[in-house]
Amino acid sequence: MTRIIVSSLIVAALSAVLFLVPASAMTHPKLTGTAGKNDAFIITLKNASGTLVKTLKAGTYTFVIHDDSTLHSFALDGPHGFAKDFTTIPFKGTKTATLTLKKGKYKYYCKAHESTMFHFFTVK
Ligand SMILES: [Cu+2]
Repeated sequence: MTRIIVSSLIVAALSAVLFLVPASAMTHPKLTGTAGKNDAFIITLKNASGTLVKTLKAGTYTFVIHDDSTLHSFALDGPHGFAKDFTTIPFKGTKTATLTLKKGKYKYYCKAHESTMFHFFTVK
């Protein structure tokens, strides 16, 4: 009887482990944005390999935005009126947000210098 209880405890422990592994693998891909490092008029959004984002698959992403200047902000516009302001112009610091991106063209930019500080990417 004790043996049955012990083995069912082991089965329960193993199922807990098996359940936890896929859950941790389901974290969303991370995208890292920067605006105005050293007050430069530069805005970037990079993937985990450090390359500038040009295309993405539709899905959910965690954005980590480093707004390194009180002169700049980090905003994202997309299709169907999508708009997300990660930071404001006076804000300096880091913000994190998890967003679901649908197919379409996106533009990230600084609200103070939108005509020069921007890039596009496409979600397919
Ligand atoms: Cu700016």
